[in-house]
Amino acid sequence: MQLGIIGLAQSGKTTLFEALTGATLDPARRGETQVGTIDVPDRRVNLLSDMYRPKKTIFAKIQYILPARGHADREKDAAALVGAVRSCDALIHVVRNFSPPGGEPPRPLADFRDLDSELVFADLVAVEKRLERLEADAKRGKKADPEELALLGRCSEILNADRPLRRDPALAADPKLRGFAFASAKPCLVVANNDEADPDFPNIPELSEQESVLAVRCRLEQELSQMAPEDAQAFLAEYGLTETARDRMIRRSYELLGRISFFTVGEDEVRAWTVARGASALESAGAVHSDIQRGFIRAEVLAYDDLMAAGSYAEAKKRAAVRLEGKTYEVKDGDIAHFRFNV
Ligand SMILES: Nc1nc2c(ncn2[C@@H]2O[C@H](COP(=O)(O)OP(=O)(O)OP(=O)(O)O)[C@@H](O)[C@H]2O)c(=O)[nH]1
Ligand SMILES: [Mg+2]
Repeated sequence: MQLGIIGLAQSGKTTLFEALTGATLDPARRGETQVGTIDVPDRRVNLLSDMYRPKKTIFAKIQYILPARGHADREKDAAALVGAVRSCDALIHVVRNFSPPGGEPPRPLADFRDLDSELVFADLVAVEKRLERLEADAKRGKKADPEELALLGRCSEILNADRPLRRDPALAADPKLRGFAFASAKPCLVVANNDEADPDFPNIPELSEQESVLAVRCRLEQELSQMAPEDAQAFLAEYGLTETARDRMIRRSYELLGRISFFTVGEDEVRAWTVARGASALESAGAVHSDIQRGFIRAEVLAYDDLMAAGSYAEAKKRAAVRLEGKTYEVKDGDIAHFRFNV
Protein backbone atom coordinates (compact mmCIF):
# COMPACT_ATOMS: atom_id res chain seq x y z
CA MET A 1 0.00 0.00 0.00
CA GLN A 2 1.40 3.33 -1.05
CA LEU A 3 0.21 6.59 0.52
CA GLY A 4 1.17 10.08 -0.65
CA ILE A 5 1.43 12.95 1.84
CA ILE A 6 0.23 16.29 0.50
CA GLY A 7 -0.70 19.62 2.05
CA LEU A 8 -0.13 23.35 1.71
CA ALA A 9 3.24 24.85 2.65
CA GLN A 10 4.05 24.68 6.37
CA SER A 11 1.07 22.50 7.21
CA GLY A 12 3.25 19.88 8.91
CA LYS A 13 3.82 17.30 6.16
CA THR A 14 7.45 16.66 7.02
CA THR A 15 6.63 16.48 10.72
CA LEU A 16 3.92 13.90 10.00
CA PHE A 17 6.22 11.92 7.72
CA GLU A 18 8.76 11.74 10.53
CA ALA A 19 6.07 10.73 13.03
CA LEU A 20 4.86 7.94 10.75
CA THR A 21 8.21 6.54 9.72
CA GLY A 22 10.26 7.28 12.84
CA ALA A 23 12.87 8.83 10.55
CA THR A 24 14.68 12.04 11.34
CA LEU A 25 15.34 13.91 8.15
CA ASP A 26 18.59 15.70 7.59
CA PRO A 27 17.61 19.40 7.78
CA ALA A 28 19.50 20.06 4.56
CA ARG A 29 17.37 17.47 2.72
CA ARG A 30 13.98 18.21 4.22
CA GLY A 31 12.78 19.72 0.95
CA GLU A 32 13.50 16.63 -1.17
CA THR A 33 11.17 13.79 -2.06
CA GLN A 34 11.15 11.23 0.72
CA VAL A 35 10.04 7.62 0.72
CA GLY A 36 9.58 5.74 3.97
CA THR A 37 8.48 2.13 4.35
CA ILE A 38 7.05 0.75 7.56
CA ASP A 39 5.91 -2.64 8.76
CA VAL A 40 2.21 -2.94 9.51
CA PRO A 41 2.09 -4.20 13.11
CA ASP A 42 -0.10 -7.28 13.41
CA ARG A 43 -0.15 -9.44 16.53
CA ARG A 44 -1.38 -12.38 14.50
CA VAL A 45 1.87 -12.38 12.55
CA ASN A 46 3.86 -12.42 15.79
CA LEU A 47 1.86 -15.37 17.09
CA LEU A 48 2.14 -17.27 13.81
CA SER A 49 5.85 -16.65 13.93
CA ASP A 50 5.95 -18.07 17.47
CA MET A 51 4.18 -21.17 16.21
CA TYR A 52 6.25 -21.81 13.08
CA ARG A 53 9.61 -20.36 14.13
CA PRO A 54 10.34 -19.50 10.49
CA LYS A 55 13.63 -18.23 9.10
CA LYS A 56 11.90 -15.03 8.07
CA THR A 57 8.89 -13.15 9.40
CA ILE A 58 7.57 -10.54 7.03
CA PHE A 59 4.91 -8.01 7.93
CA ALA A 60 2.72 -6.20 5.40
CA LYS A 61 4.25 -2.89 4.34
CA ILE A 62 3.04 0.64 3.90
CA GLN A 63 5.07 3.06 1.88
CA TYR A 64 4.73 6.77 2.57
CA ILE A 65 5.74 9.18 -0.15
CA LEU A 66 6.43 12.79 0.70
CA PRO A 67 6.82 14.80 -2.52
CA ALA A 68 9.59 17.37 -2.77
CA ARG A 69 8.79 20.88 -1.65
CA GLY A 70 7.05 22.62 -4.51
CA HIS A 71 7.64 25.49 -6.86
CA ALA A 72 6.80 29.00 -5.85
CA ASP A 73 4.52 29.02 -8.86
CA ARG A 74 1.25 27.50 -7.65
CA GLU A 75 0.13 25.88 -10.85
CA LYS A 76 3.48 24.23 -11.50
CA ASP A 77 3.51 23.20 -7.88
CA ALA A 78 0.16 21.43 -8.17
CA ALA A 79 1.23 19.70 -11.39
CA ALA A 80 4.43 18.44 -9.73
CA LEU A 81 2.49 17.28 -6.69
CA VAL A 82 -0.03 15.39 -8.77
CA GLY A 83 2.80 13.72 -10.69
CA ALA A 84 4.55 12.72 -7.49
CA VAL A 85 1.51 10.95 -6.02
CA ARG A 86 0.41 9.30 -9.26
CA SER A 87 1.28 5.79 -8.16
CA CYS A 88 -0.25 6.15 -4.69
CA ASP A 89 -3.33 4.19 -3.62
CA ALA A 90 -4.56 7.03 -1.43
CA LEU A 91 -3.62 10.49 -0.24
CA ILE A 92 -2.95 11.84 3.21
CA HIS A 93 -3.90 15.49 3.08
CA VAL A 94 -2.38 17.45 5.97
CA VAL A 95 -4.12 20.67 6.96
CA ARG A 96 -2.76 23.11 9.51
CA ASN A 97 -4.89 23.34 12.61
CA PHE A 98 -2.32 25.00 14.89
CA SER A 99 -1.26 28.62 15.23
CA PRO A 100 2.44 29.10 14.63
CA PRO A 101 4.02 31.74 16.86
CA GLY A 102 3.00 35.10 15.44
CA GLY A 103 1.32 33.37 12.51
CA GLU A 104 -2.16 33.25 11.08
CA PRO A 105 -4.91 31.39 12.92
CA PRO A 106 -5.71 28.05 11.29
CA ARG A 107 -8.43 27.67 8.68
CA PRO A 108 -8.45 23.91 8.11
CA LEU A 109 -11.50 23.56 5.92
CA ALA A 110 -10.53 26.46 3.65
CA ASP A 111 -6.98 25.09 3.33
CA PHE A 112 -8.31 21.66 2.50
CA ARG A 113 -10.54 23.02 -0.24
CA ASP A 114 -7.72 25.16 -1.56
CA LEU A 115 -5.35 22.33 -2.33
CA ASP A 116 -8.14 19.92 -3.22
CA SER A 117 -9.19 22.38 -5.93
CA GLU A 118 -5.69 22.15 -7.36
CA LEU A 119 -6.06 18.39 -7.64
CA VAL A 120 -9.42 18.89 -9.30
CA PHE A 121 -7.89 21.37 -11.72
CA ALA A 122 -5.01 19.06 -12.63
CA ASP A 123 -7.47 16.24 -13.33
CA LEU A 124 -9.65 18.53 -15.41
CA VAL A 125 -6.66 19.47 -17.56
CA ALA A 126 -5.94 15.77 -18.11
CA VAL A 127 -9.58 15.02 -19.01
CA GLU A 128 -9.75 17.90 -21.48
CA LYS A 129 -6.50 16.90 -23.11
CA ARG A 130 -7.80 13.39 -23.62
CA LEU A 131 -11.14 14.62 -24.98
CA GLU A 132 -9.35 16.88 -27.46
CA ARG A 133 -7.23 13.96 -28.53
CA LEU A 134 -10.26 11.75 -29.08
CA GLU A 135 -11.94 14.50 -31.05
CA ALA A 136 -8.90 14.89 -33.29
CA ASP A 137 -8.84 11.12 -33.81
CA ALA A 138 -12.53 11.16 -34.70
CA LYS A 139 -11.88 13.76 -37.41
CA ARG A 140 -9.32 11.42 -38.91
CA GLY A 141 -11.94 8.67 -38.95
CA LYS A 142 -10.84 6.77 -35.86
CA LYS A 143 -13.85 5.96 -33.76
CA ALA A 144 -13.58 6.61 -30.04
CA ASP A 145 -14.72 4.07 -27.46
CA PRO A 146 -18.20 5.39 -26.56
CA GLU A 147 -17.83 4.10 -23.02
CA GLU A 148 -14.62 6.04 -22.44
CA LEU A 149 -16.26 9.16 -23.89
CA ALA A 150 -19.21 8.81 -21.54
CA LEU A 151 -16.94 8.28 -18.52
CA LEU A 152 -14.79 11.27 -19.38
CA GLY A 153 -17.90 13.38 -19.91
CA ARG A 154 -19.08 12.45 -16.44
CA CYS A 155 -15.64 13.29 -14.99
CA SER A 156 -15.62 16.63 -16.76
CA GLU A 157 -19.04 17.48 -15.30
CA ILE A 158 -17.93 16.74 -11.74
CA LEU A 159 -14.57 18.46 -12.07
CA ASN A 160 -16.09 21.52 -13.70
CA ALA A 161 -18.32 21.84 -10.65
CA ASP A 162 -15.08 21.95 -8.60
CA ARG A 163 -15.78 18.60 -7.04
CA PRO A 164 -13.16 15.87 -6.62
CA LEU A 165 -13.81 12.62 -8.48
CA ARG A 166 -13.68 10.63 -5.21
CA ARG A 167 -17.16 12.00 -4.45
CA ASP A 168 -18.41 9.55 -7.07
CA PRO A 169 -16.78 6.34 -5.81
CA ALA A 170 -18.12 4.13 -8.59
CA LEU A 171 -16.76 6.44 -11.25
CA ALA A 172 -13.49 6.96 -9.37
CA ALA A 173 -12.95 3.20 -9.22
CA ASP A 174 -13.91 2.48 -12.83
CA PRO A 175 -11.23 0.24 -14.35
CA LYS A 176 -11.45 2.14 -17.64
CA LEU A 177 -10.20 5.28 -15.90
CA ARG A 178 -7.42 3.57 -13.94
CA GLY A 179 -4.75 4.55 -16.43
CA PHE A 180 -5.37 8.25 -15.81
CA ALA A 181 -4.51 7.84 -12.11
CA PHE A 182 -6.61 10.92 -11.35
CA ALA A 183 -5.39 12.55 -8.13
CA SER A 184 -8.83 13.71 -7.03
CA ALA A 185 -10.16 10.17 -7.52
CA LYS A 186 -7.91 8.72 -4.83
CA PRO A 187 -9.40 8.11 -1.40
CA CYS A 188 -8.23 10.79 0.99
CA LEU A 189 -7.32 10.70 4.65
CA VAL A 190 -7.51 14.28 5.94
CA VAL A 191 -5.14 14.90 8.84
CA ALA A 192 -5.88 17.99 10.88
CA ASN A 193 -2.52 18.87 12.37
CA ASN A 194 -3.44 20.03 15.85
CA ASP A 195 -1.45 21.94 18.42
CA GLU A 196 0.19 19.96 21.22
CA ALA A 197 -2.41 21.14 23.69
CA ASP A 198 -5.37 20.46 21.47
CA PRO A 199 -6.70 16.91 21.22
CA ASP A 200 -9.99 18.05 19.79
CA PHE A 201 -11.48 17.20 16.55
CA PRO A 202 -11.29 20.17 14.21
CA ASN A 203 -14.28 21.79 12.73
CA ILE A 204 -14.15 19.90 9.47
CA PRO A 205 -17.34 18.03 8.88
CA GLU A 206 -16.74 14.50 7.66
CA LEU A 207 -16.57 15.31 4.00
CA SER A 208 -17.72 12.13 2.34
CA GLU A 209 -17.21 8.42 2.56
CA GLN A 210 -13.98 8.75 0.65
CA GLU A 211 -12.61 11.47 2.91
CA SER A 212 -11.83 10.32 6.38
CA VAL A 213 -10.86 13.03 8.88
CA LEU A 214 -8.39 12.45 11.69
CA ALA A 215 -7.04 14.86 14.31
CA VAL A 216 -3.32 14.33 14.89
CA ARG A 217 -0.94 16.37 17.01
CA CYS A 218 1.88 15.92 14.55
CA ARG A 219 4.69 17.54 16.53
CA LEU A 220 3.80 15.61 19.63
CA GLU A 221 3.59 12.39 17.64
CA GLN A 222 6.91 13.16 16.01
CA GLU A 223 8.54 13.43 19.44
CA LEU A 224 6.79 10.24 20.45
CA SER A 225 8.17 8.35 17.46
CA GLN A 226 11.72 9.08 18.62
CA MET A 227 11.25 7.63 22.11
CA ALA A 228 12.08 4.25 23.56
CA PRO A 229 8.89 2.12 23.87
CA GLU A 230 8.73 2.41 27.70
CA ASP A 231 9.01 6.20 27.57
CA ALA A 232 6.49 6.37 24.76
CA GLN A 233 3.92 4.50 26.87
CA ALA A 234 4.24 7.00 29.71
CA PHE A 235 4.12 9.89 27.26
CA LEU A 236 0.96 8.56 25.62
CA ALA A 237 -0.73 8.25 28.99
CA GLU A 238 0.32 11.75 29.97
CA TYR A 239 -1.44 13.15 26.91
CA GLY A 240 -4.49 10.96 27.31
CA LEU A 241 -3.74 8.91 24.21
CA THR A 242 -4.23 5.17 23.99
CA GLU A 243 -2.61 4.64 20.65
CA THR A 244 0.00 6.37 18.49
CA ALA A 245 -1.08 8.30 15.40
CA ARG A 246 0.97 5.83 13.40
CA ASP A 247 -1.21 2.92 14.50
CA ARG A 248 -4.43 4.91 14.21
CA MET A 249 -3.54 5.97 10.71
CA ILE A 250 -2.62 2.47 9.60
CA ARG A 251 -6.05 1.24 10.74
CA ARG A 252 -7.83 4.11 9.02
CA SER A 253 -5.90 3.52 5.81
CA TYR A 254 -6.96 -0.12 5.73
CA GLU A 255 -10.57 0.91 6.36
CA LEU A 256 -10.51 3.72 3.85
CA LEU A 257 -9.02 1.54 1.15
CA GLY A 258 -11.05 -1.52 2.10
CA ARG A 259 -7.97 -3.71 2.52
CA ILE A 260 -7.59 -6.96 4.42
CA SER A 261 -4.65 -9.18 5.36
CA PHE A 262 -4.15 -12.84 4.71
CA PHE A 263 -1.16 -14.96 5.69
CA THR A 264 1.16 -17.53 4.22
CA VAL A 265 2.99 -19.74 6.72
CA GLY A 266 5.77 -22.29 6.72
CA GLU A 267 9.16 -23.09 8.14
CA ASP A 268 10.86 -20.73 5.73
CA GLU A 269 8.59 -17.79 6.06
CA VAL A 270 5.56 -16.40 7.84
CA ARG A 271 4.22 -13.50 5.90
CA ALA A 272 1.28 -11.06 5.82
CA TRP A 273 -0.17 -9.90 2.52
CA THR A 274 -2.55 -7.06 1.82
CA VAL A 275 -5.39 -7.35 -0.70
CA ALA A 276 -8.64 -5.55 -1.40
CA ARG A 277 -11.64 -6.76 0.58
CA GLY A 278 -13.54 -9.08 -1.74
CA ALA A 279 -10.41 -10.30 -3.54
CA SER A 280 -10.72 -13.84 -4.89
CA ALA A 281 -8.34 -16.67 -4.13
CA LEU A 282 -6.96 -16.25 -7.66
CA GLU A 283 -6.27 -12.53 -7.17
CA SER A 284 -4.73 -13.19 -3.78
CA ALA A 285 -2.46 -15.82 -5.31
CA GLY A 286 -1.35 -13.11 -7.73
CA ALA A 287 -0.36 -10.88 -4.81
CA VAL A 288 2.09 -13.60 -3.76
CA HIS A 289 3.47 -14.41 -7.19
CA SER A 290 2.26 -14.16 -10.79
CA ASP A 291 3.35 -17.80 -11.41
CA ILE A 292 1.16 -19.01 -8.58
CA GLN A 293 -1.75 -17.12 -10.10
CA ARG A 294 -1.05 -18.47 -13.58
CA GLY A 295 -0.79 -22.07 -12.45
CA PHE A 296 -3.46 -21.84 -9.75
CA ILE A 297 -5.14 -25.14 -8.93
CA ARG A 298 -6.65 -24.71 -5.49
CA ALA A 299 -6.14 -22.88 -2.24
CA GLU A 300 -5.96 -24.69 1.06
CA VAL A 301 -7.50 -22.24 3.52
CA LEU A 302 -7.64 -22.11 7.29
CA ALA A 303 -8.95 -19.24 9.39
CA TYR A 304 -6.39 -17.79 11.79
CA ASP A 305 -8.72 -18.25 14.78
CA ASP A 306 -9.30 -21.91 13.89
CA LEU A 307 -5.56 -22.53 13.73
CA MET A 308 -5.01 -20.92 17.10
CA ALA A 309 -7.94 -22.82 18.62
CA ALA A 310 -6.54 -26.11 17.30
CA GLY A 311 -2.99 -25.32 18.35
CA SER A 312 -1.39 -26.74 15.21
CA TYR A 313 -2.06 -27.10 11.50
CA ALA A 314 -2.24 -30.89 11.77
CA GLU A 315 -4.81 -30.68 14.56
CA ALA A 316 -6.84 -28.12 12.58
CA LYS A 317 -6.84 -30.56 9.66
CA LYS A 318 -8.11 -33.36 11.91
CA ARG A 319 -10.92 -31.07 13.01
CA ALA A 320 -11.75 -30.45 9.33
CA ALA A 321 -11.11 -26.72 9.71
CA VAL A 322 -8.87 -26.72 6.63
CA ARG A 323 -10.85 -26.23 3.45
CA LEU A 324 -10.03 -26.57 -0.21
CA GLU A 325 -11.22 -23.56 -2.16
CA GLY A 326 -11.33 -22.69 -5.85
CA LYS A 327 -10.38 -19.61 -7.86
CA THR A 328 -13.48 -17.61 -7.01
CA TYR A 329 -13.37 -18.10 -3.22
CA GLU A 330 -13.43 -14.70 -1.47
CA VAL A 331 -10.41 -14.49 0.80
CA LYS A 332 -11.24 -13.29 4.33
CA ASP A 333 -9.20 -11.17 6.71
CA GLY A 334 -7.03 -13.54 8.72
CA ASP A 335 -7.15 -16.45 6.29
CA ILE A 336 -4.07 -18.63 6.14
CA ALA A 337 -3.61 -19.80 2.58
CA HIS A 338 -1.52 -22.48 0.90
CA PHE A 339 -1.78 -22.16 -2.83
CA ARG A 340 -1.50 -25.29 -4.93
CA PHE A 341 -0.28 -24.49 -8.38
CA ASN A 342 1.34 -25.95 -11.41
CA VAL A 343 3.40 -24.09 -14.00
N1 LIG B 1 2.67 23.99 17.20
C1 LIG B 1 2.84 23.07 16.29
N2 LIG B 1 3.72 23.30 15.32
C2 LIG B 1 3.89 22.35 14.38
C3 LIG B 1 3.17 21.15 14.40
N3 LIG B 1 3.53 20.41 13.34
C4 LIG B 1 4.45 21.12 12.68
N4 LIG B 1 4.68 22.31 13.31
C5 LIG B 1 5.64 23.34 12.92
O1 LIG B 1 5.24 23.91 11.69
C6 LIG B 1 6.36 24.16 10.87
C7 LIG B 1 6.19 23.44 9.56
O2 LIG B 1 6.25 22.06 9.75
P1 LIG B 1 6.76 21.08 8.60
O3 LIG B 1 6.52 19.69 9.05
O4 LIG B 1 8.11 21.44 8.17
O5 LIG B 1 5.71 21.48 7.48
P2 LIG B 1 5.75 21.15 5.92
O6 LIG B 1 4.34 21.03 5.49
O7 LIG B 1 6.64 20.00 5.68
O8 LIG B 1 6.39 22.48 5.36
P3 LIG B 1 6.97 22.72 3.89
O9 LIG B 1 7.75 21.49 3.52
O10 LIG B 1 7.82 23.92 4.03
O11 LIG B 1 5.79 22.94 3.03
C8 LIG B 1 7.58 23.67 11.64
O12 LIG B 1 8.15 24.77 12.29
C9 LIG B 1 6.98 22.71 12.64
O13 LIG B 1 7.75 22.61 13.80
C10 LIG B 1 2.25 20.92 15.47
O14 LIG B 1 1.60 19.88 15.58
N5 LIG B 1 2.13 21.92 16.38
MG1 LIG C 1 8.24 19.75 4.40
